[in-house]
Amino acid sequence: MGDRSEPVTGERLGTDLLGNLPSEVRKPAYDRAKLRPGIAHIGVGAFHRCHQAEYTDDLLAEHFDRWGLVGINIRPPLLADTLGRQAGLYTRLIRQNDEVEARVIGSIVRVVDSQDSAAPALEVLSSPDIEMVTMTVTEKGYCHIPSSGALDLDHPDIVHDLANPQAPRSVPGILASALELRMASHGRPVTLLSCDNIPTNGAILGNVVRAIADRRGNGLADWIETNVAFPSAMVDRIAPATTKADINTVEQRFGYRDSTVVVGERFRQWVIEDRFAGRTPRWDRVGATFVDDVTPFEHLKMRVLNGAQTTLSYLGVLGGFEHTSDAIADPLLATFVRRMLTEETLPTLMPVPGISPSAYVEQSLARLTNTAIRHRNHQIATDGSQKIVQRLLNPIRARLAMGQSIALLSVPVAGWMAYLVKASARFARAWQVSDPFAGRIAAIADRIGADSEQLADTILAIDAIFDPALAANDAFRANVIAGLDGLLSDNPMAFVRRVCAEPTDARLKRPARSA
Ligand code: CS2
Repeated sequence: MGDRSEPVTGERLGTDLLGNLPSEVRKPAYDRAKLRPGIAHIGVGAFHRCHQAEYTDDLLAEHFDRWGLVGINIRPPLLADTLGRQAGLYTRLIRQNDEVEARVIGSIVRVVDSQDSAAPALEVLSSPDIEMVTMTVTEKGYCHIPSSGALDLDHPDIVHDLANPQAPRSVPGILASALELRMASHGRPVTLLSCDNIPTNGAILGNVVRAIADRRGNGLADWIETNVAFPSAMVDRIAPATTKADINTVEQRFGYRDSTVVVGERFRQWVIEDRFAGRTPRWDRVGATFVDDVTPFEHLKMRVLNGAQTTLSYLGVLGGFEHTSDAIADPLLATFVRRMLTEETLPTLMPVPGISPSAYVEQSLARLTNTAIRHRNHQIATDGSQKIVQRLLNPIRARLAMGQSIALLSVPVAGWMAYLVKASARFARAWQVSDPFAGRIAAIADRIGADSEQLADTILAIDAIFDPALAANDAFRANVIAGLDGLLSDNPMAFVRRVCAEPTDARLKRPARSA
């Protein structure tokens, strides 16, 4: 397989092109023809292609084994026409300001579209070849109640799946049915590994799958206890939705077409709880870390990196900034987010083995300044109701328990509310939003209008997001009201400036109303 220095113009990426790619594009360093499936992944989006599939590609190059990935989508987009047409091959670009580094990843051996019916997914997930099932199905894919972690038995897909175990629609329903098929056929153990940013993701996945299994009443729950593991994991790499410009970059720089390009930053991290069933891909040989307890890592990542992203997304949209890197380039927002993290978030963290929390804050903020990562604030703002518990409300609760101030962390909580309120008809639909609670909050805003106190009280009463003890806390309520006042005003950034001008005081106090 000789490298050609002249790029081949316009040809689509696929097995035939692998030997003819320009030399600066790194290729799979193993024989793909010998690769057999061992891992199934549900939710083949940009993040998976930039993260778990790359780690697996590294593992196959280092220590070739039967760990090919079968990529399954149970929601749009269809995979057959994109990755499928390219034999699972795709280009992963690392972009750091002006630098571009390209690599073709080969670990995905097969793709399966299971959007119309669960049958294709169930066939793969129940196969004896599959011993590891990973998933990135977004926070809301678990159908849990964010404030408690329990399965939402009123969720329409769960209601459907409990009545129709043969034709499940939800992730928990599909997994429970796949485990049932495994139990009834070969009985081989399997690990179900969540790679989503929900707290104690393994525990939540275990809860929702077991809650369905319990209701089947056929021994499935007992079989799961001995044969299935649900480790928790912390995953990290910023990999926004791919744009047309990214696809053009590959064609212009490297001379071939690839409709499934993904773009990520250089930084990556994967910390996995060392609790598996069946054989396990040794991702720890290629940079992942297996640990006894993921909790300190998970708190650090979700409260610092994700907390900063969420904060910059809401304040960024309200301030008129398009991307994370635009928002953090604004000195006021940069100051606000650094102060929030160092003064309020850091004291809530547990000691994290091998990591200095303050260095981690600086590293995280530096990652967000990367101008080549075009991460839209509206993308991060999506599904905020499923994100703010772990990113903002849990550190707020920890601080309240210690009697410490929450003046800064409350601002992005009000930011999330203001973002959804301003999407309502009453507020002239300032922008389009996507959040399971968007309709409910728009209805509240249409009814109440700009009265911050009433808005805050009505939204804080949504107990699927705000646990009642937190919603009833006077200081929290007062801060949210002040935040809504400021952020719904004509000059939201002036409010952020006022908050930043307040003297630092770690003690809990109620804000003065400006109105
Ligand atoms: C982002 C995450 O869209 C979002 O919610 O905050 O996807 C974030 O980029 C990743 O968690 C980084 O690892």
